[in-house]
Amino acid sequence: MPERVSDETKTARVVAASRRYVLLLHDAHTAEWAKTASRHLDLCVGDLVSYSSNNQELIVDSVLPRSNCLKRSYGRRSKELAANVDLLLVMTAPQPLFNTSFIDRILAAANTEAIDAALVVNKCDLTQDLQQTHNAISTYRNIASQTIELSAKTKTNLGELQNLLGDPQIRVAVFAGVSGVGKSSLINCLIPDAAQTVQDVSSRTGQGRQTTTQATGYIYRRDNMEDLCLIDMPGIQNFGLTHLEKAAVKNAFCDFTAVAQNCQFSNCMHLEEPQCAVKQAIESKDIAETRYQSYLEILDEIDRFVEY
Ligand SMILES: Nc1nc2c(ncn2[C@@H]2O[C@H](COP(=O)(O)OP(=O)(O)OP(=O)(O)O)[C@@H](O)[C@H]2O)c(=O)[nH]1
Ligand SMILES: [Mg+2]
Ligand SMILES: [Zn+2]
Repeated sequence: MPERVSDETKTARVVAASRRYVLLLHDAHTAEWAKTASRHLDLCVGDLVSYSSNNQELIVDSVLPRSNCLKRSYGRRSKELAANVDLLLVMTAPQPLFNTSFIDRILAAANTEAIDAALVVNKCDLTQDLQQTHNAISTYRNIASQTIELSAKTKTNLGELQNLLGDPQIRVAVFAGVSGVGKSSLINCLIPDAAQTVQDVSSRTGQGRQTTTQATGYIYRRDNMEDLCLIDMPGIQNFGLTHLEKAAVKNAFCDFTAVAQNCQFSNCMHLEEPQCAVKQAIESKDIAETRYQSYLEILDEIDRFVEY
């Protein structure tokens, strides 16, 4: 490795992170592993860091302030999934992969961090399951900022997603969803040589290939615009939200807050309170029952977590 100037500090985007090492992106084709200066420096994909170098390796000295951070919790711990997210693409697919609990949870997590989220339904070539899926999608038309139905396999409607990713304001977009919905396949459609880089990253960490095991960012080139970092997340089955306050969860269900001004009590949690406009909206099917089930499940988990 050539000798480097040691006192020069530069900034770069983190596109993969393990315990003490992060992969820093220099440009579309070169990324380099760097060591974090301290074990207390917690980094995740999407972070912008400043780094310097000694003769042997790159050293990450500090992390730049984040505009937001997508988090989930499991048990007593919470995990930072991605930072500085401009667009979250919540990916799903026809049944049995259309998991409303997952979708409701990650949309709530995005809402608490003011992250714009779109719903992407992949595998729309599997037409036999599509009618049921259409009904399920309609629930999210007013909740996600956009819903796109496409197929990574037949490339149907890929242009709609490309249009969305053509917004110059977007610098980091995250693909998240349960395992098998086709996140990696879709990123491969958008960036045909992404698979090669996937293998590079997995050989570095000694981890598998098919199922994504580590969040990884890829560069998506845009004409006359700055590059966009597309982050491929591992499939997440249990998206815990026990790090949130119950009131924050309530506010994160934006379809509830839209009607909640008509609840009798201004601090109504939409549980046992009388004259609750949210419960009335569920009865009249203006709000989907599955949304309320997800909400109750999350509150219940927080209660059990606090007692425990
Ligand atoms: N029919 C059909 N199959 C697809 C489509 N997109 C992906 N698949 C298949 O679905 C399977 C899972 O795709 P992946 O891209 O690995 O899914 P993933 O979401 O990245 O999964 P994890 O990394 O485990 O989270 C693969 O066998 C793909 O070939 C699609 O549009 N239509
Ligand atoms: Mg994958
Ligand atoms: Zn209420």
